[in-house]
Amino acid sequence: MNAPASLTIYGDAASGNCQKVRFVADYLRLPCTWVPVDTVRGESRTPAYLAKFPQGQVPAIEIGGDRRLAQSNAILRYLARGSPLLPDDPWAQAKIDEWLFWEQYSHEPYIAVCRFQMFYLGKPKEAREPWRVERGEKALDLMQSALSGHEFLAAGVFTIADIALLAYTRLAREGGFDLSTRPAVMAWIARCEDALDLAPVTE
Ligand SMILES: N[C@@H](CCC(=O)N[C@@H](CS)C(=O)NCC(=O)O)C(=O)O
Repeated sequence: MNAPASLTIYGDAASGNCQKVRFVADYLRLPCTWVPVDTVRGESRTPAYLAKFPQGQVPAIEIGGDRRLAQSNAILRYLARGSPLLPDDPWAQAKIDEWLFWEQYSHEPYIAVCRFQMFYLGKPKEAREPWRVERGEKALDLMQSALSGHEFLAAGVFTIADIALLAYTRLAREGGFDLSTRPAVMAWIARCEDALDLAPVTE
């Protein structure tokens, strides 16, 4: 594994997308500087931030002062290259990528956005859009099925697929989702938290 020279992570500590990046950097013991960006106060949309990261979002990283990268799962892939979190085998990588793309299209827009509405905006559970809740429930059901009889999501080992999905799944209760009916997901969360040395999320 090659540790990047002078890694800076721009992030919001409460954001699951940013936590993913933090989890990988900590797990791999990559020296880094964390720059807090308060997205609710518009700090990711200032001219200075947009000049660096035109997508105007966190997480984003800067390496050596001139290489910049946004999109959480692209960052995970870059930081984890050459480490056990991203095995070299092409098929293993393809199966990991399958989960990374699924996370962004079929999980995060439902689980994370419901959490945003409740946790960041303080809305009640009933204010969540029913279609979004339905898709979030389906995503959690799919994970329950995929993890039944399997310790981890891809390649039979702990990888960035687990870290990418862990971030918002372990916070799903904050978006009004019930994990207690999904024992395989709960056991997997505990395994991943153990691997990452994270304290369990309390209600
Ligand atoms: N697909 C992006 C999503 C990033 C994203 O939605 N970031 C949110 C915080 S979780 C953000 O920066 N929101 C502020 C904004 O869009 O202005 C990723 O995976 O990094």
